[in-house]
Amino acid sequence: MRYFAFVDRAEHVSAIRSLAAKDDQLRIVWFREREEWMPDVPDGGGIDFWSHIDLDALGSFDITEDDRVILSTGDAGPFAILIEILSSRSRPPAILLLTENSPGFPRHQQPNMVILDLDRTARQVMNREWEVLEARRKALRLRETLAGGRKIAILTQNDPDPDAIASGMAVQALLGRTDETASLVTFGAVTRNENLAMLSLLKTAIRTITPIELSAFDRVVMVDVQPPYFGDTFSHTVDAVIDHHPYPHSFACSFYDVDPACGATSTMLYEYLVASETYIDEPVATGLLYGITTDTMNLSRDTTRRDFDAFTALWPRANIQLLSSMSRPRLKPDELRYFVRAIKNRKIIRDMIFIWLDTVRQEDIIPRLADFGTQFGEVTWSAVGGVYEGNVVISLRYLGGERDAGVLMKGLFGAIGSAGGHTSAAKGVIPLAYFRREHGVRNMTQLRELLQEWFAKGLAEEG
Ligand SMILES: [Mn+2]
Repeated sequence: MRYFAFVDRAEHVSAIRSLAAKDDQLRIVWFREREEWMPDVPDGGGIDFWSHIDLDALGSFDITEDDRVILSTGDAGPFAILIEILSSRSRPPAILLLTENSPGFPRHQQPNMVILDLDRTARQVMNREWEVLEARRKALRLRETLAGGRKIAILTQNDPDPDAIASGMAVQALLGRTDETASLVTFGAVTRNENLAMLSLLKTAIRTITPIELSAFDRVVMVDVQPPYFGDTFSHTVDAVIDHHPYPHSFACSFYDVDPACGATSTMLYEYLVASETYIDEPVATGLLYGITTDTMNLSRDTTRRDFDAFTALWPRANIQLLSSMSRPRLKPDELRYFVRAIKNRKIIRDMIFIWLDTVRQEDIIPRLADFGTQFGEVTWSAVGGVYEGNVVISLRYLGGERDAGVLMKGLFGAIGSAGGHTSAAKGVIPLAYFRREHGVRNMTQLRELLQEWFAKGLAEEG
């Protein structure tokens, strides 16, 4: 490869010099006085000293489309003629223009030229490094917070999902501990078949304990969940919380990192692991990748640049065969009846499909059917509700761009239960007793009709 560098300042000469590999030719045209320290140029190249654009000398270079041209200047004006001459050839070379913050350059834009704003590039790189340093500080502080614990509980929600399981595995990796001294625990149990498959394929386990048994651990870290999730009766000391769900921070803990800008807690923990130079083995990489793809519905929901970055970095380290085996939908025979019920009980309210399931025996069927509901016709909203353990549980999905599922849920149920979420997915949990007491609801039909009415009103209101 032949490189031609036209340079009117010294700043980037050594970077340009390093571009040329062993067999490359580099010709530098220097629009300045000869200086003491002129860079050495590999054989076959050289340095020319020009005081102006020398058309004859330029012609003798015989620059073609097989060559690369670099312009390094703080002011493109004097180089405009050079850009024009090189670009007007029938086979113009590729031109890379290095500059900083110069608004005058776009008018020199040519299809064969790219302008690289070095200030902006450096700023982006530096800002990424600040983020890495911030993640490293968090990772080290988390380690410190949990270090003294003989037995650590990594507590997840009551029906742990892949994001929670993977985050728990990542905490174990970060601490360099096994399941013995840092155990994944839940007050509930893993019920979804895919999640059970994940546990067995990744050879990890999650133990069911009672809130009282939590006292047997001398450190507690919550992943993908926060104390308010467990209700007012939960009063155990929590040392650390890592989560991406927006909750009011109304509890005490030494380490608190909640970042709703992440589509998955797995993304946050991936960042901790990388920033702290913790080795990410194949099961952890596979788990984190699965956590990200499930929480973001394959990077389509509430996904940010950081989720994409984590996904891209984890992909080559993960076992893709295990991943596809884990994500294959698995329907238990007795779950089929909920699907049948959903199809029978569906109702269209404006652009929403509303499905009422009556009493359900497993809570996770509600969000699963909310996802399922988005497949019906041209709906932009899918709301699925049912009664689970004395509460009305509602999952909402939104496919549009103007409104916000979290805002709608909060508006409808925020005052009477816990309700909220993201733009495209939200959840509400309201005590069944409230509907009995305040609205005289006697049976499931009345409850369903009341909720339909509320949703119809909520949808009619201006977003
Ligand atoms: Mn999550």
